[in-house]
Amino acid sequence: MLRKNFSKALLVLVLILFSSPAAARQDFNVWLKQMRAKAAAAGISQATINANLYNITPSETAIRLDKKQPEVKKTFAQYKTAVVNNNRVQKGRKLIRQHHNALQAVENKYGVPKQFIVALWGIETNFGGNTGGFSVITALATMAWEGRREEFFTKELINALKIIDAGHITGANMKGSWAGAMGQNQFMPSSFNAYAVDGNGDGRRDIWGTKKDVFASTANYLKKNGWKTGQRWGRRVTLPSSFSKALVGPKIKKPLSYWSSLGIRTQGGRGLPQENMMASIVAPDGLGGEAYIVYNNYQTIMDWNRSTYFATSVGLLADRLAQ
Ligand SMILES: [Ca+2]
Repeated sequence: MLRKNFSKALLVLVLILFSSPAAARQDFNVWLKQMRAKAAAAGISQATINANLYNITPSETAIRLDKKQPEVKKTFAQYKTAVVNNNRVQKGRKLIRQHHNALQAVENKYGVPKQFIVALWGIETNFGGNTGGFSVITALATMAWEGRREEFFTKELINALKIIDAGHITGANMKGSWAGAMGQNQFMPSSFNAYAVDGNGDGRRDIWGTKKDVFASTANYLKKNGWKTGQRWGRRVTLPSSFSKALVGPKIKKPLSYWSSLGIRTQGGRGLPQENMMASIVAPDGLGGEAYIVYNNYQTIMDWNRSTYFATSVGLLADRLAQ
């Protein structure tokens, strides 16, 4: 019996040792050396590797933020109040006036209305005011080494090094969030490489300090992800009391005429427009909360951030900015 308990205790101890992240974590400098080899194999120049993949200390703050679970999940109503507030609307309208020509040029070129570009800018970083002060290289190296999503963050780190290698930004100025989302529109490095554009024509894609580049990059992201010019994102609706929960969600797409036939009305009590469009019903707080009918462009906003809270708030803020 004693022996059995001892074996059990030993087993528990072994399990603790091998399941503890601290014990499982490889020495950072050993990991970094391997990362330098991976970067070289991916075609990153030796100069960029030398300048960026030495003398890094993993960020304990980034690890802490990555592990932090949200205490209580906000309701959509709470999120919306925080994100689409009067202060942000006033600031956004002022910025649209201030950067009207630049935004109009981007709108003309990409077919994305300026209020959506500015709404994303406002929600992501409070119009560039809160871009995150982390070194992107340190943040991504920490996340990749920490290991929870090693493959994803290793790819993002290689993408970040490619951006530095191409001369768009220096490693020292490449700032972003603890998870590596960069600049005024918080592109991950892979999104930067796929969608960032040089809006002011100086040869650099600078989403940190050049607003024309921020605007053009945001619009290009939306356009490349299926934005349809001239269509709205969606609108608030009233659902009939019999409405089935099974029909709620952005993945359930039906013709507008189908939703009309179920008795869905606009917030003002009118019928839905009679257009040949596919639409979904979202109710971020469930059927007891606000409901929205959403179209193709809402799905495009969800490609940016896969959250109905986020996409609905971007749409609502854009509508208010356009007023
Ligand atoms: Ca530029």
